[in-house]
Amino acid sequence: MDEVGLTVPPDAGAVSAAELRERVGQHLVFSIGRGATAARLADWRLALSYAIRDRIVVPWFQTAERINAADRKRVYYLSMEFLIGRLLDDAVANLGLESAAREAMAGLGVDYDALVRDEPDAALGNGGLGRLAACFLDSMSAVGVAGLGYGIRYDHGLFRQSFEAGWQAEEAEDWLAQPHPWEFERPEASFPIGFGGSVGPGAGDAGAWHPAETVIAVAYDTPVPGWQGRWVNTLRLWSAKPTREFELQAFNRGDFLGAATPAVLAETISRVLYPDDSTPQGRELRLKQEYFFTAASIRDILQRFERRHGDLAALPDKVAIQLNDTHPAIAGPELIRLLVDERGLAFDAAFDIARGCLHYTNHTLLPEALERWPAELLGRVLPCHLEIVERIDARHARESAAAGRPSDDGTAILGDGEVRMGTLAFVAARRVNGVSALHTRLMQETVFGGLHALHPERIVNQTNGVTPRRWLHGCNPPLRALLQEAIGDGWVADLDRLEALVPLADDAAFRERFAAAKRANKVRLAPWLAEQAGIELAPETLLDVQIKRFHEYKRQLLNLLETVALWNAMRQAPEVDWTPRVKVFGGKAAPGYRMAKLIIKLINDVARTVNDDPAVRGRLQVAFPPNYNVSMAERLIPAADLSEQISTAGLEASGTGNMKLALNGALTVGTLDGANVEIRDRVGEENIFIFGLTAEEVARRRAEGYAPAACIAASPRLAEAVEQIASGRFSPDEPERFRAIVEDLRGHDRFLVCADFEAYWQRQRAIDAAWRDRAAWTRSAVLNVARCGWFSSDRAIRGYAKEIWNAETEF
Ligand code: 26V
Repeated sequence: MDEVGLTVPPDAGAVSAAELRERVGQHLVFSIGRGATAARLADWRLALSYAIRDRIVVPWFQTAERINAADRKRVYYLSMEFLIGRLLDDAVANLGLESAAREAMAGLGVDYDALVRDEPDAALGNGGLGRLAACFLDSMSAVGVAGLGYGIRYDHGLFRQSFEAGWQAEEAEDWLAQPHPWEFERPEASFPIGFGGSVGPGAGDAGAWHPAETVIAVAYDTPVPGWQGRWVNTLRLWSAKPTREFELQAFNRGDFLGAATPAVLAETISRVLYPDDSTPQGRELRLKQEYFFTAASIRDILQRFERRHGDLAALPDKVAIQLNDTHPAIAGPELIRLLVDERGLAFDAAFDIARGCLHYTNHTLLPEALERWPAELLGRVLPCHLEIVERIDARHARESAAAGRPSDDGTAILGDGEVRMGTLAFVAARRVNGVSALHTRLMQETVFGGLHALHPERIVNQTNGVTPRRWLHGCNPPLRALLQEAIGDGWVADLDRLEALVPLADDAAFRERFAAAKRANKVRLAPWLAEQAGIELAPETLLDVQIKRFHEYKRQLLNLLETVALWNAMRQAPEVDWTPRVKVFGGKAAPGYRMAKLIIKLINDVARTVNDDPAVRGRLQVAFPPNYNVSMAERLIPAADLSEQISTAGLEASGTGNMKLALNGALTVGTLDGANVEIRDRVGEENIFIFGLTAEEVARRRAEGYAPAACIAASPRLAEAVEQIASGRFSPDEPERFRAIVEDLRGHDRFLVCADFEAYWQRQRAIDAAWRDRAAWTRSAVLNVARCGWFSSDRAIRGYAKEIWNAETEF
C-alpha cells in the first residue's frame, strides 16, 4: 500500500459525505468515463459502488495480513451456489455509511434508494442452499473467521420468471450485462483443469492421468465486508476460459467458426447456473461444472498452504474445507489425487489428510434429490477419479468389515452402476452435519443409518441461520429504528440481545409502535403489490405469505386448496364478518418440473377468479408477483403477518425463510418440520400455529397404506375444492387442465396434502380469530422477534467454527 506510493483512504467508515461525493464524482469521470450531465442512473450507481468498494480494499488487505501474521487456520466454503442478491446497500450499511451515502448522492441530485434498486440481483443460486451460503459468507466476516467462499462465476444466474397467461415462462438472466463493480479479476490466479482422456498403468501413481481436454479456471474475487468493516473475507468465483482463444490454423484456412469452437466449448462450463434441482442425474455438463470449480479451489487451497508450510501432514491443522451439499464431493478424490500423483504420498496417508480437512453438509433427505452419477459417465469425464473412488470404497469396506458390519448394509459408495455422492462425501469427511435438529436426527436414523452406526461421532447438527444485517437491519428500516430506540443497536452483531424485547411485549405503548412499524412496511409494499399483481393491500388486512421454490413437498397446493375452500365459505356465508386476507405466493419452479409448473398455473387461475369476484372483494385476494428473488424477499418479509411453512413433516431439511419471517414479526403457520420445530421451542407453543402430522406420523400413515380418497370424502370442504378444480371452475376454457393435479390428489398424494387439510383449515380459522385481537397478536409478534435471535447465522458460524472446523473467531 504505502510502499507503492498510494494514498490509501483512511479507515472504513471514517469518510464524510462531502469526501464521498467527491470520490463518486471522480469515479464517474475517470472509471466510468462519463460526465455528470450525461450520466444515467446505472453510471451513478457504478460510481458510488466503486467509491464504496474503495473503502473496503484496505481493510481487506489488513484482514489478510492479520490472518497470515497469526497463521490462522483457514476455512474454505465450497458451494456451487451463492444466492447473493444486491450488494451496494449491504456494503454501505456494513461500513456504517448510510447517511454519508444518502447525503453525498442527494448533493449530486441522485436518489440513493433508486440507485440501490437499480442494481441487478446476483442470483447465482436456486434457493435455500445458495442463500445459506451467502448468509454464511456474511457471518464469517462478521465474527472474524478466516473464511473464503469458492464457487462458479456463472455468466447467467437463475432464469427470470414471467407469467404468460398464468404459465411460468423462463428467460435468460443477464446480471453481467453491465459491469459488475464489486469484483476484481485475477488473471494470475488461474489453473488448468483437465477432463476425459486416459489413466496410465498403476493409477494413483505419479502422473497417471492424461486428460483429453483442458480448460482454464480464472479467479474473480469479491471482498465480503463484515459488520463495521472490521474484517473482510473473500468470495472467489471461477470462470472458465479456453487454453487457446482460437485455433490459428483453422482461422488461417478461413474456417472462422471452427477456429472459435474450443473457446465456445470451454466457456460453456461457467455459462449458466443449472436451474433444475429436481433431476440431478445424467448431465455431463453439470458434472464438469462440479469438477471444474472443485478442482480449481483445491489447487488454490494447496498452493496457499504450500507457500507457507512444508509438511502436508499439517494440512488438517491449517485448512478446513466445508462441502455445501455433495456438489463439490469430488474434492475428496481430487485432493487425494494431488497428494498421491503430484506430491508422492501413499494412498492411505493421502486419504487420512483429506479426511482430516473435509466436512460435508447435507441439505435434503429426499431420495430423488440425492446426487448419484452413473459410474460410466464419471469414468469417461474423470477416469482417474473413478479409480480413486473405487479405492476409497474398498478402504471403507475394509473398515466396515473390521468393525463387524455386514457387507451388504447399503453403505457402499459404488452400487447399481452408480456413484453415490452422499456416501462418498460422508466417507471422506471428518464431520457431516444436518441443518436442523430434526433433519440431523432423521439423517442418523434413515438415509445415513448404516454409516452412522459405523461412525457414530461423525454426524452432528448445525441448525441453519440467517444474517441479521440483510434480513433485519437492511430490509426493515421501520423496525430497525424502533429497536434502536428501545434496545440500541448491539443486536446487529449479537442477535441474542433481542431478548431484551421480551418485557416490552407486555408494554402497550411499545406494542403500538411495533404494530406501526409493521403497518409502515405494508404501506410501503402496497403500491408495488398493486403494480406487480394488481392487488389492493389495505394495511389492516392480514398479509399471508408463502415464498419459496415450488416443490410438491413444500405444499403450495395445500395453501391453495385452503384458499379455494375459504373463497367458497365466504361466498356461502357472506353475512359472516370474515377476517380480510391477502395471500401472497412467490417462487419459481424448475423449468422441467411439470407438476410444479401446473400448480403455478392453478394458483394464477384461482387468483384471477377470486380477485375478480365481487362477492369476496376486500376479504380475500391472491397475489402472485412474478420472479421471486432475494430483492423481492427483502420487500415482502418485513410486511408479512403470517408465514406459511407447511411442508410434509420430515421433508424440509430446515427452511430459512421461516427464520427470516419470524425475525421480522410474522407468526408462523407450520408443520413440525425442519427448523419450525426449533422456532416453536423458542417462541413458545402459544406464539406459533402448529398443525398436522409429525414426521413419525407421516411415516406410519404411509406404512399403513395411505388413501387420500378417504380424507377427501371425510372433508366436504376439501371435496368441494378438489371437485371445482376437476370440473374446470378455474379453467373454463380448458376444464381438463388440472387433471394431473386432481388425479394425483385423489390417487397418490405422495405429500399428504389431503391428510393434513382439515388440521390446516382449522388452524387457519384460529388465525382469523387471533388476528382480531390485535394486542394479543402483536404481543406474539414481538415475542417472535425477541426470541428468534438464536437463528442468526453468526450463531451458526460460531457453531461450525467450534464444533466442526476447529477454527478461531476474532470477535
Ligand atoms: C432438490 C429436490 C429434488 C427432487 C424434488 C425435491 C427436492 C427438494 C430439494 C432439493 C434441493 C436440495 C438442496 C437444498 O436446496 N436444500 C435446502 O437447503 C436449505 C439450506 O440448508 C434448507 O433450509 C432447505 O430446507 C433445503 O430444502
